[in-house]
Amino acid sequence: MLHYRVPTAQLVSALTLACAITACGAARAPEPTPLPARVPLESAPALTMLGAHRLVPAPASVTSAEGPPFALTATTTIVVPASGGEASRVGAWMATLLRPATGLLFPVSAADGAAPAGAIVLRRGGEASRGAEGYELTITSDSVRLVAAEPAGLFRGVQTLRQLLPAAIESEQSVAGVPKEWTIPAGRIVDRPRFAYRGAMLDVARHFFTVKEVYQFVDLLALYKLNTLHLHLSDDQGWRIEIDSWPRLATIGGSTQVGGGPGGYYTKADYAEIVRYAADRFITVVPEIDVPAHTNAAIAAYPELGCSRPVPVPSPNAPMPGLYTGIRVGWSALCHDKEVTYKFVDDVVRELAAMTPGPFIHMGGDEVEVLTREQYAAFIERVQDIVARHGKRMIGWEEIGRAKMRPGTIAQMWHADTLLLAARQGAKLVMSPATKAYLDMKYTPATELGLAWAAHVELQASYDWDPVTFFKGLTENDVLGIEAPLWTETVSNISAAQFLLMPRLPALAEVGWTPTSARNWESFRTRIAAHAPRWRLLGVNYYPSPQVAW
Ligand code: TNX
Repeated sequence: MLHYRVPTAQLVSALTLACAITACGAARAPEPTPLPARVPLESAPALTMLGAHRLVPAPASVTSAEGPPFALTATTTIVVPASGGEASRVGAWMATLLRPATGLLFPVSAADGAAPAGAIVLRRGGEASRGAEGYELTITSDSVRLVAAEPAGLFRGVQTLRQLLPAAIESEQSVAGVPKEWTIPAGRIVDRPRFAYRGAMLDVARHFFTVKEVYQFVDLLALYKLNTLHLHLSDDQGWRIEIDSWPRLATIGGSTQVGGGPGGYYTKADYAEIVRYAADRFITVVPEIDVPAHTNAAIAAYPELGCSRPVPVPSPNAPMPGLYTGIRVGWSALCHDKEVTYKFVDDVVRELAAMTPGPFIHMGGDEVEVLTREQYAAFIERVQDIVARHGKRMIGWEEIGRAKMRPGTIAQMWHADTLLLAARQGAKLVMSPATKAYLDMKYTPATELGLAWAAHVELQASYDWDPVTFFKGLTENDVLGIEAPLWTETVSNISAAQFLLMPRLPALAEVGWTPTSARNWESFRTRIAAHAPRWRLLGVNYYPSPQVAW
């Protein structure tokens, strides 16, 4: 039975305090949520028609074919292009995925030309218009052909194959004879994502998550074809990344978390491991350092970064004075008119850019209560210059629309229409409306984890919206994509995180991937029900929403 740890008494009191501000309702220590009994593997029905698939996100196009299915057998091989490279890495990844449940080690061979009978063939090619993540899949009884312009598309296609196999494919151990046949029905799938940016955010600042927990988070992104991992690395309660030029950020700023406790931080080696693990799944890491507000942990480590010491609500359980373990927001800020502030931002961005292969750095910019509008705008404009100088594209929360935006800067919508100020400047938008996409919102008043300041967000609410029509006046071209943020004021371990993610993360993944014409709530709620046996086999906790016949 999976369950989450009960938060500390300190956390409960911090939440109660915050609820006065955010109206999040009474915070009680959550009871472990009973999960449905484990479904015997034999009860998972084999898929007989491709058109009856339970794929999430739904592909752009699925066509069933007559004829027998493809079956994995002891003689199946995986064939990758002779040129090797990343495509062969995807082939090897698939062999590793299929091994435990089937008990079979499928050889991966590099060869061009006609494939041997019984092979799963990965090929580069197809229509370039499908983009880097598009793919086509042709399944006959003889072979499976997966074709994509880029290795990322092959990887996304492998996730489709994975979901087309019986749920038992997720089992950690082979169960002799169950299921009798690992089959995939014949037919063809042609697929590509609607939006280029499809992300999820993990707030590792309010509560620290270990590298292994971050891997578990990434695993879910990969299964649902998301391509961006946004890590919220700093906030009032903690600084979570080693910065050589300012070492106390991590050692002091990282020494606690919401509710007290030891906190933690990632060394540069840890961060490199996370980047590598994500890149192996064609997921880009976007690191966030939140400035100018949400900076108490940095100011506690280096008081010269503040104009005068902000006065946080006392945190009696903090390991030293100045550190903060509550959850009230907006009161801290870097001193906008001291040069040391910009030296600090420059050093941090330089080191972060050097360890981040992806094109983006997120600089926060949200919930600033202690600067005037002019001070805020001037600060954001300087920060954009710093990020550009270090060769990266800046993302900021929607409030940055109040500043003059550099070409290329991206605004992330979360709660209001300040993003329209950004859109009017020609900025691309990432859509994370709190009433739809915030994974830290409670499902209902009765679910205990999470906050409720924006809404209660049941599964259908997170599914039934459109990132473009959400605001009047936006066009498809304004929207770079969507992101599902998990803020962790109430979330202290990965099992609790999974409870809030599942099943909303797959719903949001479909919002980001599937063309509007192929999206439908009734279909989604049927398809997602078939995923619960997978989650149980993967050891993933979830909320058994009453909106789904699990
Ligand atoms: C708002 S979203 C915040 C976060 C909180 C979150 C809780 C945003 C940019 N700021 O600081 O953690 O609400 O739901």
